[in-house]
Amino acid sequence: PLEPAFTTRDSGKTVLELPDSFYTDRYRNDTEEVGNRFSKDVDLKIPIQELSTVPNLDFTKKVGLKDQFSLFNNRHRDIASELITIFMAAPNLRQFVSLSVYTKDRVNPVLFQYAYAVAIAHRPDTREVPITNISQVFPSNFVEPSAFRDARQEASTIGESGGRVHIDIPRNYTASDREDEQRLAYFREDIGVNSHHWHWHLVYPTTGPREVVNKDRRGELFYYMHHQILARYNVERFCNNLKRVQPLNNLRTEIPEGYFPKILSSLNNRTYPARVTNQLLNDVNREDANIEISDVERWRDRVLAAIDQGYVEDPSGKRTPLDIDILGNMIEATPVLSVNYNFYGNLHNEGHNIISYAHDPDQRHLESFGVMGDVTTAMRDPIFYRWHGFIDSVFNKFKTRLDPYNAAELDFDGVTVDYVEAKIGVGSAKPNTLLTYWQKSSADLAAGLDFGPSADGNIFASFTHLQNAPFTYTFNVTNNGAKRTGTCRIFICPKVDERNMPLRLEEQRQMAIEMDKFTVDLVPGVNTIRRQSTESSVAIPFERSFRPIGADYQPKAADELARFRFCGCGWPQHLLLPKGNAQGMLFDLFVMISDYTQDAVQQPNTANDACSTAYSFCGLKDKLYPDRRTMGYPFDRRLPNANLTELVGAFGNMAKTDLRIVFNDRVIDKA
Ligand code: CUO
Repeated sequence: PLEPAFTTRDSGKTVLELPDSFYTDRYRNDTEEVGNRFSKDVDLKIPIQELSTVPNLDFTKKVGLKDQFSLFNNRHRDIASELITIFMAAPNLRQFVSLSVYTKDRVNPVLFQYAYAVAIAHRPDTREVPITNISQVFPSNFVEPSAFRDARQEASTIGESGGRVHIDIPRNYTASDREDEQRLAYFREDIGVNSHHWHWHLVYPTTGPREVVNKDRRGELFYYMHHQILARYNVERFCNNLKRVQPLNNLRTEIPEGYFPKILSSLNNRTYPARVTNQLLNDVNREDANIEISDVERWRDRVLAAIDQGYVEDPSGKRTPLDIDILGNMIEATPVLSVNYNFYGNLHNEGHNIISYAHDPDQRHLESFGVMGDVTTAMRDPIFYRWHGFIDSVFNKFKTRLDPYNAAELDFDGVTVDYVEAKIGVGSAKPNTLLTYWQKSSADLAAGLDFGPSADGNIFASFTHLQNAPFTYTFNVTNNGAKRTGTCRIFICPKVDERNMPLRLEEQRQMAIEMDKFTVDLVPGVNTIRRQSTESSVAIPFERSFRPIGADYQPKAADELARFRFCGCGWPQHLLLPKGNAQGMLFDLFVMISDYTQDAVQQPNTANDACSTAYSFCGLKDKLYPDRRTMGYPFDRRLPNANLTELVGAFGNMAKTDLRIVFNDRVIDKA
């Protein structure tokens, strides 16, 4: 949105009024330099229309330009809601552009970026507009800031981006190995993980006009997406010899896990506050937030009572049977969709807030919230997984009260899975042995680092992340009936915990990791299904997480461009597999073919999907969730058998095989 404002001024067309008291004000007297700086090499100039109604933005003033902005904060959430409503109401694209230009420098930058991106993602006339990945807009929220000093130096001395060396983002910078939790830092601090989380909350906002918030099965997806993160994190812990997450179900005991994030706020250059080891939580009583621990406890008890009773009550006392979608919306909570926001409260969000203010609950030190207060950064902190472990345990309580799946709900008569295999590459690799390793990659941070007039071009930063060798699934399926369609559901379940002790089916199902889900056409007789790991319905490719169009990346085909365009919602492909361990960590690779007639969803529109590749976690844009079964099926409910071997023995449409994931502690340099 910056460029149109300045190309307009440059081109002499309609000039918008600029803010009275912000840096852009100084550009008034400096038009030529500004013009040089922002319109150099600009091919396309977009005239900005005069705004038909100039909005009064006073309501945004409560979040100052340099304040940290948090979606978990009620006041910030309401301000964002109002701004989104204004953006959504712009009568046409030109007015929306003008409005964005007018607003951008008048409101808090993170607030702007969020509301603007929500509007882009939801306005029918911006379907085709790409949203720049958040890690590129606000890189300091994602990477260790000492790298920026080098980046600045590089940008100011080496004019051409081609001649610039890559800036190295260090590994393992948040703690030493004295801290056991540090073994999971590669997961928690992964740029793709945190960018996925931001994008997910962007696609499923808690706030704004009803048509933006009210999406098909959003409450259920809040549960399921975060449940899958927890399953993955627990398994990742086993791989690193750590026991599973202890849910944070008591807010009045010390929190042993400290966290020192060492990243900078993009807005005021201060580091995000830390939380010391054994911090006690406190009631929060600040200018910008008020929460009592007892509020959160009361909401927790009401939600649990609703689960025990099996129904919820709306403000008029009307009762509705509880389901997972209602539960998700009331726990998160979204005031727009919660069945009774005043009564069931704001359990999950306020938990984030209490934790995020633990270091300065009464604001005496004038500190802002810690990383838990912000969806761009929350997943970095070990406490995120303990808090969400608690939230997940509440959902599990609800799920456990449902009857176990019965045979009719699991079977697909006449369909048998006879052979299951996952193999690296196409050659003679050993079947069912998969490989992980470290990889050094690079991302362009230029969009978020403004170094002055000479700093055009790219600034590449290299970072090291977990990676897996791509592999292919092969399944043989016999169909003893006429031609029909099935849904192929692939999971991996950990077999052992961190002590190498076998897990019960009930534990395995709660830690089952969804790997992929897709539709298959079955001809009569034997069918061979092949599927690449890179096609997964939970993950998005590295390019989508990190590489902006136009830098060194030009999508080749039209459909590639279309896939690229949706937000970066989706689990990073490089973390599709858990790390495993050097000896080879043992898993069950589980496959089920379910009856598509029970799974199919009648979509209200048949437009091409802007972003369909991570639909398991993110749904489909402007469409219904593309699977009628409850999310996580068949592992979301108790199962009728004693163990996984008996389950697949009882149902021909399921099969499993032992899978080993071997971790090779080497760094492959692709930067
Ligand atoms: Cu995604 Cu708690 O919901 O961070």
